[in-house]
Amino acid sequence: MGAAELASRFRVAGVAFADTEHGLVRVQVSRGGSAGELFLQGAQVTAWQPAGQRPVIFTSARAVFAPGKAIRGGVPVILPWFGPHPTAPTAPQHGVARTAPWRLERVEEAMADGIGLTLALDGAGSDWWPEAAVARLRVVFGSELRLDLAVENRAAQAIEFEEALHAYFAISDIASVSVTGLEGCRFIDKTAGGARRPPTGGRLTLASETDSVYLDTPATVAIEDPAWRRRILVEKEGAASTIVWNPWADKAAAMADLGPDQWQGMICVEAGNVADNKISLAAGATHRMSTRISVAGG
Ligand code: TA6
Repeated sequence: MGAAELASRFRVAGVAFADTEHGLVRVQVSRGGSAGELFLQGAQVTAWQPAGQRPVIFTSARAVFAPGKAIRGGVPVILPWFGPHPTAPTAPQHGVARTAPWRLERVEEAMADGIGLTLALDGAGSDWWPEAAVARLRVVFGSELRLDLAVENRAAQAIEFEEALHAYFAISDIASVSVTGLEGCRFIDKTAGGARRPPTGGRLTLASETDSVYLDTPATVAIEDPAWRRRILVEKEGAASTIVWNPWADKAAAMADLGPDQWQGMICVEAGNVADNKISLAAGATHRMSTRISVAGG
């Protein structure tokens, strides 16, 4: 469904649809001084800026917006596997959902100051996710950013999957921020071949490439950004894992859609259920994971 058809079907003040030159459909939301943006491809949020704040979600200035291409930044929906496919080396990294065409099902006035968008994706039929599963993502743009991901198992047997809301956050400088809330959590260090690490006991600061999958993590994690006098809070429900990632200079320079000059201004803090925390979902059941992103200070 193109922008014109969507605009005639979903008439809500502050919601604009556009067909981009690259062949994607973009939705822009503005309400109460907050602004947000998402693409139907991947149901991918690419911008969120609450009233009175700098942008909170980071999207690369070099991101490629093209059908079937993962967009560098925003909040990619990672499903039904995280990282490389466990058995199929030619399968896409981070699953099929983030480059698939989701359909917009609902646009609603949500919360006191927000607009909610509900998008859906049928897993069945894709090469890599044959199970009859349906994913729904509800995104609420307002003074907070809320994402609720529900996976319904319509198969006759249990299914297993990993999932993550792979959020990129805009920060002052990777060398001056820290992450709190993960002090007591063990983690998998993907920069060290997946080595299992014990809890560090202290706040997380980054001084080199960081790619850590924290397991059995608490509900709230915070990005402390004193230079911008703000804290970004990432509250979670139904998400046992938290992934923290920054590619650092060498890896970033090798990424055409990131480049050598932006990596210091971003950090990924991702709510998910991956590795030891992956989901096994009974036939007919639905699993829900949600994250609520807000900004304090600033
Ligand atoms: O979440 C961290 C991570 O798994 C890293 O290993 C890195 O690959 C990152 O995701 C980005 O992956 P992408 O496929 O979007 O380039």
